Amino acid sequence: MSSKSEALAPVPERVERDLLDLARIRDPESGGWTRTVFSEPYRASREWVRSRMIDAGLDVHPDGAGNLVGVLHGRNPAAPALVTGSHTDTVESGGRFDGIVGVLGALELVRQFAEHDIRLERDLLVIDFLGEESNEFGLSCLGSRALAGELTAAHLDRRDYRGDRLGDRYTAFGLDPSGVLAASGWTAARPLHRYVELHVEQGPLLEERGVSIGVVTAITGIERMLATFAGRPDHAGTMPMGDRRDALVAAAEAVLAVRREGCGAPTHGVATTSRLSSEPGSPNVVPGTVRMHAEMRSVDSDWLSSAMRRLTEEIRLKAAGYGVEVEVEWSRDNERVPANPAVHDAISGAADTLGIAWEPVPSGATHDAVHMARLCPMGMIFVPSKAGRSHCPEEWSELDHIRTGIQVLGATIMELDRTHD
Ligand code: HGY
Ligand code: MN
Ligand code: MN
Repeated sequence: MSSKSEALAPVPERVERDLLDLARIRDPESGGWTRTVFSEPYRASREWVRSRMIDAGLDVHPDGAGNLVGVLHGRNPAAPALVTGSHTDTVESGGRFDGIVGVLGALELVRQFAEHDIRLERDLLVIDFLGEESNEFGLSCLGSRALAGELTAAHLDRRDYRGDRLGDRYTAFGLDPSGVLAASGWTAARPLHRYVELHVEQGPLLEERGVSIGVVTAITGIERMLATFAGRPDHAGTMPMGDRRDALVAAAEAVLAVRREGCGAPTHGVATTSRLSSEPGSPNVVPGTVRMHAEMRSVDSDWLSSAMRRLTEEIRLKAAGYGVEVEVEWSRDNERVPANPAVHDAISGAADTLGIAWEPVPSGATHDAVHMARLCPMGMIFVPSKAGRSHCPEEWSELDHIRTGIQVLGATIMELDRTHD
């Protein structure tokens, strides 16, 4: 570890100013902080991010997939590039730190390199990825997925519950869908060396263990479920209870089955039902059709696939008991992805050298790092989330922890700059 990396002294006040400035750009109609992908607040926020990238001295260009790519030129432009970054979109009524810490922390790091006259051998790419959050199309990490060549024409044909087509949302946002699908081309022409992402943990482990740095061991797999219950609409006042085929009662059994499965995981595993839509929805009609959206996650791929099978079987059996038919469809958001051991060790080694306590932690959240791992060895650095809360207005991380995260990110980047395949 070079002495220069120990000289890095991120300025919390600058990071705090950026966090507060970006937090001002949000949907005024929603609670918390809302900048969902393709929305007007999101469009405005990316203009702000782009200008802050330029202010930090980066050479900025949007790629075909809507990612903002800032380049800090190194001494050897021919060398495979280092990459860091994250996302600045939010969930509906989300918080101010998820993803944002990784983008703004990288900008502070770039300013630190300039102020300490540190010139890397390799280019450092700082990327604000488009649309990391899972959206109504059931697809997270739009920008990094496209960059990794994993976004397909079939994905662009997906429709949300309003019937809008994903490809048309890109077009309305000013992005050419054919350019989105071709975006992976630039990474083919520009080999990447290592990817390291700084992110808030979004869970309680680091705070419980009293450490300020988490080194991610693996990122969870995510499977999404759409169950469509077909019962029979009837007059709610006249059809005897025993003769009903109530789709919503069958769905209620399924919601509890999702929770039971999630609570049964031997290591990390979770399951959540997020939406029920019941038709016709009139107070005097027995529900005939219900659509139920749920997801399951685990860093244990074997458990995840067996839990999906068990859950599908249980939902069908319970529905049959009410005379209700059900179609259960699963779609993969992403599979479990381990962090690269050498990058994991570069991060933990940087923390050790800086005298910072760290813990290995699994990530129950997905990240752009899942897709960047397709392009080069990947690692992630976590900083604590207060009370483990995230995806809500209460989301909070202490500036001091963010500063420590930037220090570890900087020391890791400098270490990886010197490594060769
Ligand atoms: O859904 C997730 O895990 C991430 O926050 N997009
Ligand atoms: Mn995130
Ligand atoms: Mn998120």
